[in-house]
Amino acid sequence: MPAVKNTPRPSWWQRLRGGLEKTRGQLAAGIGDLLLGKKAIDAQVLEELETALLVTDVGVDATRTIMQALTQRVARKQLNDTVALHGALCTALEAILEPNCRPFEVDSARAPFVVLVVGVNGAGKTTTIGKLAKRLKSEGKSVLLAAGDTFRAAAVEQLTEWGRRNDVPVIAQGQGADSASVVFDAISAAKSRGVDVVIADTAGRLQAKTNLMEELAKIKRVMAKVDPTAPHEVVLVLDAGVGQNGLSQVKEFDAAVGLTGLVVTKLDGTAKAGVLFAIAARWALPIYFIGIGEREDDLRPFDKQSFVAALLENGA
Ligand SMILES: Nc1nc2c(ncn2[C@@H]2O[C@H](COP(=O)(O)OP(=O)(O)OP(=O)(O)O)[C@@H](O)[C@H]2O)c(=O)[nH]1
Ligand SMILES: [Mg+2]
Repeated sequence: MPAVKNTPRPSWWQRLRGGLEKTRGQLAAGIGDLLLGKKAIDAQVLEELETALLVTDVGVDATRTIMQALTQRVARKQLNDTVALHGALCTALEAILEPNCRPFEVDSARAPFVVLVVGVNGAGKTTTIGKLAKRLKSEGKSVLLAAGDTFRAAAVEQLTEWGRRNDVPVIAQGQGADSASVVFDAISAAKSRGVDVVIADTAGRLQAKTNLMEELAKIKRVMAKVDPTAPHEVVLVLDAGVGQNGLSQVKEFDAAVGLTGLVVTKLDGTAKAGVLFAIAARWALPIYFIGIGEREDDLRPFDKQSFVAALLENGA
């Protein structure tokens, strides 16, 4: 796990563990005995493990991959004790997440570096943008926010408040304004002011409403008018609590705007954190950050080792 400025690892580790408590509890209910070494490793134990994975939304594909890896090793008598099984389970889970572990990096050759943030209603887009702006500022980058969610007046206020709190400028027009035009203004302003990063908020919308998807595609086209290489990132913010439904969100948004990365929020409020594995089994999209609470420092870079350890570790 990367060292985080001003936050000693134990405190972040405790928060990660705390955030994943519901999912860990659900997993432990299914495989606790197995991991505590109270059972021999046989077909029934493996079946219980399979059920536990499915219950936490790991999904059919990822569960099959994990079970195949473990079953092979049991057959080869490589997993004679529960310590070995625990280790093998960690390895199998981390292997699934491997293609999704790329850090969020601002390319300083792009000025400004443009990030388009999309996602359904209430997924955590605006909050994530606020937290990300703070993080980038603390890394010494200048940031400008674009209030592309013009659907609700409160949305502009919410983003403006985040901007005020972190001393980050926000480009906004009134409620009902054309989102693409707000974003156009914001990138133009960032260009003339020499700002490093523009993050564009968008309205929460249901992927079934195709006209709204068209609007996102329009925002993307307009970005390219100011800078043909923009947007440099198209990030889907996903609420982990939707479980397997998250898969259809990734699919729909990717089809509409071509995703380059994900942020998975609200892992603290759900027992379905396993959905990350289901997504990883289907898409190699980087999971840049995870949200494990509402506090400003509850948005953290995704790290497969600490994530898996926090899901499976028994002790405090
Ligand atoms: N517990 C928890 N709450 C979160 C997390 N991320 C966001 N939230 C909360 O989720 C709620 C919705 O967040 P918003 O950022 O407004 O969501 P949005 O996607 O911008 O929503 P719309 O603008 O309506 O589309 C807020 O109350 C946030 O504080 C998280 O990781 N954990
Ligand atoms: Mg919002």
